Amino acid sequence: MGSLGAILRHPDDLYPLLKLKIAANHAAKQIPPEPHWAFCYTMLHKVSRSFGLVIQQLGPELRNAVCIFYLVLRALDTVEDDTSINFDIKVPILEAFHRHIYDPKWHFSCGTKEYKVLMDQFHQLSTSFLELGKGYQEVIEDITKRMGAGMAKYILKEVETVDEYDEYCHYVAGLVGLGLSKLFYASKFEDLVSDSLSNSMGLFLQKTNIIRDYLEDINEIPKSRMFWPREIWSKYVNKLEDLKYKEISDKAIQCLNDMVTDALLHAEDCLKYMSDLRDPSIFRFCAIPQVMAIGTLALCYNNIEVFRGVVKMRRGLTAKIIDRTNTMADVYGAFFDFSTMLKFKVEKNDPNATKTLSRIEAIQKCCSNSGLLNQRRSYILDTKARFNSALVNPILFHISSDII
Ligand code: IN0
Repeated sequence: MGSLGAILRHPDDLYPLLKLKIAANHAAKQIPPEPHWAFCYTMLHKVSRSFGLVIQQLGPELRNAVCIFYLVLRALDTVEDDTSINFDIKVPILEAFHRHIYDPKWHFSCGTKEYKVLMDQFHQLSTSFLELGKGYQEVIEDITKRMGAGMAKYILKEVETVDEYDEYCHYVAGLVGLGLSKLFYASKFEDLVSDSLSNSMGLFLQKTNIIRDYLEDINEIPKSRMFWPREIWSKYVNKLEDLKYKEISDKAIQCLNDMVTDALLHAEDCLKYMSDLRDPSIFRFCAIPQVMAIGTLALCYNNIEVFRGVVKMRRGLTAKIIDRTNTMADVYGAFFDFSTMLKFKVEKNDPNATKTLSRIEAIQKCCSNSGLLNQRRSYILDTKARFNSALVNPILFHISSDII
């Protein structure tokens, strides 16, 4: 649960935190009896504490398919990320991963901690995969094949242009969106959404992760790859590492804001994607990570801490988002609130200020045009009052990092 200090500063976090804790205890009791499924659900909750709970609330058939999809992708990611594996061993594994999932005898030891357990016990994952309906299996196979090939392509390649950045994010996250849309369709709970909107859902999440994780990635030993595109950072520094040095913090901030502005481009597509969903549990599953992403972008924008330490939403706010993201009105409200927070953080002398503000305005317009912006409780103010820029004292935004 959240730290005592954080709860004392934000007492209204306590109730959603307790609710989340109760949900986690309940989920722990719902682990299926079959050993291979028990392994998969236990692993799911180990690798993803809160998101695992959101997967668990999907209907039984879709829940199993998404759980396996999620773990297969985590396993693929573990191979991609393990810097101790030689290139000539790694590439064939990535390219053949979609076949390995059909083979309960296959396994490859790599990764650390819970990911090592996942890889060592891979047969439990393939045994469960083989019990899914054919329709689900084919979607997971197809996406795993395309993602493995994409990862192999980028294993030795630097991300130079923004187009390459979009392509890399398509392979590792956009394809997840395409796959999920097809799984939802296979479950018969949703119509098939376009590839382009599905792709944007993944890009918005992945770009937010890449921005937030700058310091963790740059400091990794042995050196890991970086995904900030040269086309963006080279406008501000000679080397990507330079962003973390104190002397050039104004350039670092401008570069960070440029990256956030790039990510904001996908927000409207995400809103469209979510507004087309019909099933309440699929809706929550999709919407919670998206609200977390726009909140994280609002927190990272103009924030030098991205280059100094870990910038993450406090646990209480995560719990609140999980508790209060149930309808499209909640999503529009959250996107509107976090965009308002972003707007207040934009400084006139930022080289991309006009572009950033116009993207924020487009998001806000999309939210107000829905006609659903009313009565909901704000995550930020936690009152019934709307988080309206005309009503809110700008001083609030100077302490916004503490609020979040
Ligand atoms: C995800 C996505 C995800 C969920 C719902 C709809 C999506 C549509 C398109 C693309 C991705 C979608 O969500 C998870 C969220 C997650 O794992 N959160 C972590 C927090 C964190 O920081 O890691 C948690 O522990 O709660 C996500 O980030 N990805 C993901 C992976 C597989 C699936 Cl099936 C769904 C990863 C990524 C790279 C962004 C696609």
